[in-house]
Amino acid sequence: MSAAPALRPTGPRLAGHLLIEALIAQGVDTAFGVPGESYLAVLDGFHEHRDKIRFIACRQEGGAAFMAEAQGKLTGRPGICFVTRGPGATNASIGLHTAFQDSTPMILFIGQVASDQHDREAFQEVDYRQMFGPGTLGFAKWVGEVQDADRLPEYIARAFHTALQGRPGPVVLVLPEDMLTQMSSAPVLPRVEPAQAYPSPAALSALSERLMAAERPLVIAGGGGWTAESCSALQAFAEAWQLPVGCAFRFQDLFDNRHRLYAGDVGIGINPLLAKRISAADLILAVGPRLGEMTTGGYTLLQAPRPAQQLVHIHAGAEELGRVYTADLMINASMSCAAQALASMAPPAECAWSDWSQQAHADYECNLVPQPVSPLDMAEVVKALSRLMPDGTVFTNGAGNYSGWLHRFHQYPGLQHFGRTQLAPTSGAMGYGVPAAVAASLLEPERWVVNIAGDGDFLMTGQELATATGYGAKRLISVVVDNGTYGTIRMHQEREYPGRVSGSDLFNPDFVLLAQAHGWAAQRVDHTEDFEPALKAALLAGKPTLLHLRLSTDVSTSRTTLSAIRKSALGQ
Ligand SMILES: Cc1ncc(C[n+]2csc(CCOP(=O)(O)OP(=O)(O)O)c2C)c(N)n1
Repeated sequence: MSAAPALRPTGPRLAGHLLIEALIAQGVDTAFGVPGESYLAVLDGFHEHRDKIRFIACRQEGGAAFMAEAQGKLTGRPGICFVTRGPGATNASIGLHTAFQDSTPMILFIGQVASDQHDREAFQEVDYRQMFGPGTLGFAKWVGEVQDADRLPEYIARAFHTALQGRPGPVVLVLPEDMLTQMSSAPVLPRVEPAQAYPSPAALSALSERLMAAERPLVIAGGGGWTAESCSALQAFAEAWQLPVGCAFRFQDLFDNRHRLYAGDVGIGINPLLAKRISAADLILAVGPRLGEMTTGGYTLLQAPRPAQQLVHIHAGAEELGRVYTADLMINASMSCAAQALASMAPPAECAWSDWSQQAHADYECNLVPQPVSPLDMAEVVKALSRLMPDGTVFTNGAGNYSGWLHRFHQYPGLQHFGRTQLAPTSGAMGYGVPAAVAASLLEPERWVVNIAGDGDFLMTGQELATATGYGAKRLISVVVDNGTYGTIRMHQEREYPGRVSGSDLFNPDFVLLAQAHGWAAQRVDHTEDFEPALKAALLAGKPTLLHLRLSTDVSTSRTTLSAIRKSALGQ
């Protein structure tokens, strides 16, 4: 924890400058955004303090907000995004929604019309409290509007507290243009360290009793607020109690996938054996996930609102406990405190479920064996990436069936080793992977970053290739899996309306030329054996590289093809 700076009286300066000083006091050194005339005074603040903080100008607010979300995931502190009113804010909303569903701390600053124009539907005016909530479920934990420059430090401190405490998430701060040009002598406030909630001794002994009495327990780890220390503590707890650990959808990097107690990821395309195991478990210990639709198999693996299994739910947000599931035991605790407390619980001399735990990992290993498919085998592609990329490489993706190969075959190393290495949206937002990768690469230039994107997914935010080039990203690779279709939707169509393809075909540009036009290296890959040399060349390129993989449209997932789905839907 860094020492709080002394609060010195300060001479008057522009509120836009004060805002930047307040961010610097919170430890912010990078912000993402698209400029707008509504917050020129803030942009001037970035200029004033350019030796301490940088503003990454992105090509679309959706990309900027995704980058800030990725920053929140990577650093554990709120990612920072600045956008202009109406059009900027509406574009940015996808990043806010993603931060909300992922429980990622983030602050979105929106320039707003001047106070004397307020409520006239002035140019680009939107009411952000109506738009983003918190009553509008799914966007923001809190929306604040700063009317008085002297109170900017208070609002910014509150935004950090709100984003970080309880269930982490996004906050919106609205900045009327005339407020930003007021002069203020207000001192900035010290760096916010979030308050922590501890599990009570009574709750821990109740948990211990339930565990001791269990025969087939299983841990599901997930949610926001994890640190290297808490992930180490979780692993120590799992080892002491010999518990199998699954990771919630898109939180696969919380537990070392190579560990003998790792049971697999509990999300889309779940290993059928793991799904069976969850159903057969007699005690589910959910540490951190909010148990959303993707983690519960559409609320079936864990029947909502009252699962067949005993459920112990530990969550940092009191409001999450009992929101969907009536658990047998609910514990409100921050992940760091919860994990430390779990690690300190005295384990039994012998665990009755050792075989069950071993089998859970054996099932996971079985699932790593791919079924052979087409000339370009995505399982082999992912395995080559896992083998050849340096330790600690960050992998990003958006939404689409292509991500299934990454989730199934890549083994994430566990957060305590390299911090977060999976940047992927629980919200299933297409377009997330490219900006998240650009952000990761700019924030940690020494680390390698690999984005895997579908052809549909990639072009939603592909313009951020220019941001990567402009700001000097180097150790960055984007693998575009081009199957000429919005494949996930095509899969659903073949199942529900077999043979009636509608609205899911894609007409693609030449991705190699597109990347080269952005100053990237690029190569096309049509066969499995060509991937490894192309990847090795990318590692030596000295600049970002796009690898364009052409996959047969028929290859739908790591388990099946479109023609098989269609046949089965037609009863053939
Ligand atoms: C922003 C957004 N729009 C639409 C969707 C619905 N959707 C989910 S997956 C998908 C298709 C993805 O296509 P592609 O990136 O080509 O990957 P594939 O499924 O073919 O592997 C669509 C349209 C979404 N999740 N997000």
